[in-house]
Amino acid sequence: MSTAYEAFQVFEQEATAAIEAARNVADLEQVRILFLGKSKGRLKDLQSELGKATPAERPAIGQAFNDMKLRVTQLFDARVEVLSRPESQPRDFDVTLPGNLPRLGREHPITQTIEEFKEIIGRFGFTVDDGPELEDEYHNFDALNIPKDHPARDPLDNFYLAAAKTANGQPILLRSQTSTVQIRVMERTKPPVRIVSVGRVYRPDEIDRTHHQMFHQMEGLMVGEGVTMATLKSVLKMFAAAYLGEDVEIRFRPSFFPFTEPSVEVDVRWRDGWLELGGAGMVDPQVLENVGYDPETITGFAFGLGIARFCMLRHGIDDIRLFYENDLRFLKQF
Ligand code: FA5
Repeated sequence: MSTAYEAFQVFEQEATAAIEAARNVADLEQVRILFLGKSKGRLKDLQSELGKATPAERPAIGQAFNDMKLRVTQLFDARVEVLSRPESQPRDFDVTLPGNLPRLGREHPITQTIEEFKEIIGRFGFTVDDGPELEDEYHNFDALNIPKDHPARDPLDNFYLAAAKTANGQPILLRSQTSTVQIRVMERTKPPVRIVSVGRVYRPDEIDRTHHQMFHQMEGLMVGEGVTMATLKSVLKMFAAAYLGEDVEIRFRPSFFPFTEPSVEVDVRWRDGWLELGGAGMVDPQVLENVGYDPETITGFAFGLGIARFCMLRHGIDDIRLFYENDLRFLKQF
């Protein structure tokens, strides 16, 4: 009889050791088959010991068997639970290594500025329109009243396409100003007009801290009855204050553009002096005529602002090249 109790004890010790040694659920399943398996497990063999006991011994041995079986199965179930937890699953990497943070993208500062410009100018009732970056001479110069011999047309001051011409034989160039869109919009719209157009323009300028060869402008055009220079100055002042702050100091300087009369340049305080933000003026009657408007009954103003220069002022950046070099260490700050 002592052999049955001894056999139970040996079984319990060995099963316990095997359960505790199992490192994963698969190991544990092998242990289960070996010790507790219904058909061939060692527990099944032990059960036969019960049959050998006399009727008098049987209740005590049966009780001992059941107690032992319960302890082993409970230990087994507890181990299954532990080894099934996610943190117990095998890992093939070192969790203590620093992780790779996903790099979140964001809008380029110029794009952010453009979006804000559209939002601010929208409050003054301007809608957004668009024009092509590849232009013909007519829209970039002729319709804007720029004489044939004007230095602005110089091939050295423009990016002309060497090989391509329009269907009617005109030279094609990368537009040098967004003022081209004034013409395109007026050609297809009856007054009143109140639009802005934002986009890239191209000039082979010498690159320095305030100049690039590809840069962004926002063109504005308001045409209708009773539009005056006073309206223009108010819109530009309010626009600059909305983007750069109420205390912004701007000035209007008399200037000349072939497509506006009178013309001004708009400057803002910058470092020890002034930074030019854009050109503007009253649309020249000749330009209105070129697009089929009647300069006797309507007037208009137009402006063209350098977008990156506003962005420089807002953020205290003193070199425009940073916006176009696209160094992530710079861009990440916006
Ligand atoms: C023009 O381009 C005119 N089309 C503006 C205009 C529109 C006048 C409507 C009248 C009516 P300007 O060449 O001055 O003007 O350029 C306008 C602004 O673009 C400048 O004040 C400046 O802010 C910006 N800009 C000009 N050249 C560069 C450059 N190379 N790099 C960066 N910004 C520039």
